[in-house]
Amino acid sequence: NNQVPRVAWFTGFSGAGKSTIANLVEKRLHSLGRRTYILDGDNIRHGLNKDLGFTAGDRVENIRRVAEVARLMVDAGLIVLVSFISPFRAERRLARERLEPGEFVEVFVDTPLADAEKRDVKGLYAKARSGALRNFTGIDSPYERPEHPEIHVDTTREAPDAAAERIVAWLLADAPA
Ligand code: GGZ
Repeated sequence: NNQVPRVAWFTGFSGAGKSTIANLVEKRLHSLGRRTYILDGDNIRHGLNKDLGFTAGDRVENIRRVAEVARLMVDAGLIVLVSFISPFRAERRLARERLEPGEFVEVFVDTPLADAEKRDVKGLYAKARSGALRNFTGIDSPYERPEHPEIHVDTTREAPDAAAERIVAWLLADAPA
């Protein structure tokens, strides 16, 4: 079972649907016998990165460490699904540069801010609007849209399972020569 180790790097607003799609990708890959790992705020920000908050500097350090861990996991032969807002172009480029060409698949989960805010599953947008939560991405902290993502998911037009299917196809394609 010779899987090609790779990273799918999901970027987008809080509540954009990154985790939903990443979980569908993982389910599908598992059904095909592939070994995967999801890196996200739940398993990184409470452990390895629990010293970091949401200032620009802390976000850059958050993503730097995540990129290093993702690279180690690729060395270990895994397909790694990385799900963080990762709002800055420069840090996403650094993550890409830690890997070989073709190993890094940038997935832009492009949900309009208004849609993410309307869902507001955790009530964080409301807190950010009221000023109770500072430096919230899209409200008072910037998000730099990817310019050339390998996969662009317009969530106003594509369902999560269709997006997941496209990502799986990318991850299972042959490695470049
Ligand atoms: C953005 C925040 C913030 C602020 C807490 N800004 O929907 P969630 O809850 O689960 O996803 C968000 C998560 C973002 O963490 P990341 O590690 O992905 O961010 S970054 O890549 O920019 O380092 C949200 C919650 O943490 N959260 N405060 N101020 N999101």
